[in-house]
Amino acid sequence: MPPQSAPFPPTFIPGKRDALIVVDVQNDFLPGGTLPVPKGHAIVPVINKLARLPFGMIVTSQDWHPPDHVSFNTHHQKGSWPPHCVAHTYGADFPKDLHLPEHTLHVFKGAQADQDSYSAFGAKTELGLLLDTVLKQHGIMRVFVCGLALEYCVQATAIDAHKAGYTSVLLTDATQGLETDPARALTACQAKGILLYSGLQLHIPC
Ligand code: VGL
Ligand code: ZN
Repeated sequence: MPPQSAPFPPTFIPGKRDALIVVDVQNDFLPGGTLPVPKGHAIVPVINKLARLPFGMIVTSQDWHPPDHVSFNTHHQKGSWPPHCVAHTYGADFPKDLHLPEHTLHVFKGAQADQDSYSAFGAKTELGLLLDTVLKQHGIMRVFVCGLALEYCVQATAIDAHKAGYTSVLLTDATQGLETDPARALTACQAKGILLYSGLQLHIPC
């Protein structure tokens, strides 16, 4: 059968006004960590491939909590989560098989004991610049969001990107959730104006 008879998949090629935002791919959110996403490790090779594409910018966010953070269930205000991603510990670090380019920009969130942010738009660079500021400085118009965990930090980041005026695309093959079925979170994202992009595995150029 000639190849033209089948719909040929469009190749996924980002440009200089596109940013990849890799949300919270940290040891504590992976199997073996304190707040594991069951299939979290499955997205690491996909993100490694994405990170080789010509995005205008690649950004990681990291949960970066003090040991007495308000979101921890050990805190006297009884937060929702077991202690996780304590700044400068192994749990807050990237897994060693995540390979990102040298020029990746790193932003950090939840670094103050009394404040939490699920969204990477609440995160700041080491110099204290908010993510939105840095994206604007680089002329970014569209963001592709991936990472952990789908129902929390990924969803919140994608929604905030849309609210901030970016075209917000969720890469469904490069995110994993705490729930076994991602349908609810994906539907909630679409209802907020986020675009879903699936089929990356087939469409990323080698
Ligand atoms: C997250 C719960 C608490 C996340 C962060 O990255 O999705 N979830 N802190
Ligand atoms: Zn957290």
